[in-house]
Amino acid sequence: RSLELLQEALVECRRCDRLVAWREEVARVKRRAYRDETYWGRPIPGFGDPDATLILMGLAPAAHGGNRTGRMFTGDRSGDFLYAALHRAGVASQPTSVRRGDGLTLTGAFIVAPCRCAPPENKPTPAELAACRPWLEAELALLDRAHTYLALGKTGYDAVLTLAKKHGDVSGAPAFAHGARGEIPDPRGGGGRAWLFGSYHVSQQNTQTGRLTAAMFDEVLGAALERARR
Ligand code: DU
Ligand code: SF4
Repeated sequence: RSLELLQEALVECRRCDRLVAWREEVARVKRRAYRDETYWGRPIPGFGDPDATLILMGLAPAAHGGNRTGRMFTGDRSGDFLYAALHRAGVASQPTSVRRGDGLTLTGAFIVAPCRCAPPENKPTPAELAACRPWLEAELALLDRAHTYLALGKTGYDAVLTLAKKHGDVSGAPAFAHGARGEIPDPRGGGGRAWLFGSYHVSQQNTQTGRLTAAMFDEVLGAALERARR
C-alpha cells in the first residue's frame, strides 16, 4: 500500500545533519534503564488508522521514547498520558503504548508530527521543520478522509496552519491556546475546509505541573472527536 511505501522511504531519510547525528548518538549511548534494548534511532512514521478523520499533530519524537521504540509517543510519559486519554475516548485499543508489535491499534485517528527525528532539547529548528514538511504533506495526502486536526502544542498548531496557508487564507484562525478551535483551509489542499483544535502539549513538563490535566485534555479531545465523527 502507498502509505507503507512512503513510510519505508521516510525511515531512510538523512536530510538533517544535526538530527541524524543526535538520533544516532542517543541510540548508541542509550539510557541506563534501556541499555539492553536496540534503539530505533531513525525517523518515525505516522501511526494509526489510515481511514482516520482526526489527525493528532505532535512535535517530534522523544530521545528515549519514539527514538527508542520507533512508534509515535511510545515508551515515554507523554505517550502514557496520550494513549490513556485515547483509550478513554474509545480511539485506542489499549491504554498503554509500550513497543511496536504490542497489538495497539487506533480507530478513527492517526498520529503524525512535523519533525520525525528526535531533536536536542525537543526543539527542532525552523530549517529542520521546513526540511521535514514534505514528509508530513506526503503522509497527509494519503490519509484521504482526514478533515479535523488536534495539535498537541504550538509547534504542531503552526505546522497545520503552515500547510493550510498554502491553500487559502488563515488570517481568521484563532491564535494558539489550549482549547482554541476554528475552521481553516484544508491543509491537504483540494479547496475544502478543515477544523483545527489546539491543546497544550502532553509533555511531562505540562502534565506533571498541572498545566495540562487529564480532564483538560479529555475535553478538547472530545470536542475534536465530535467534529471528526460528523
Ligand atoms: O499492517 P496494518 O494492519 O495496516 O497496520 C499497520 C499498523 O497500523 C499497525 O501497527 C496497527 C496500526 N493500525 C491502526 O492503529 N489502526 C488501524 O485501523 C489499522 C492499523
Ligand atoms: Fe529527514 Fe525529517 Fe529526520 Fe530531517 S527531521 S532527517 S527531514 S525525517
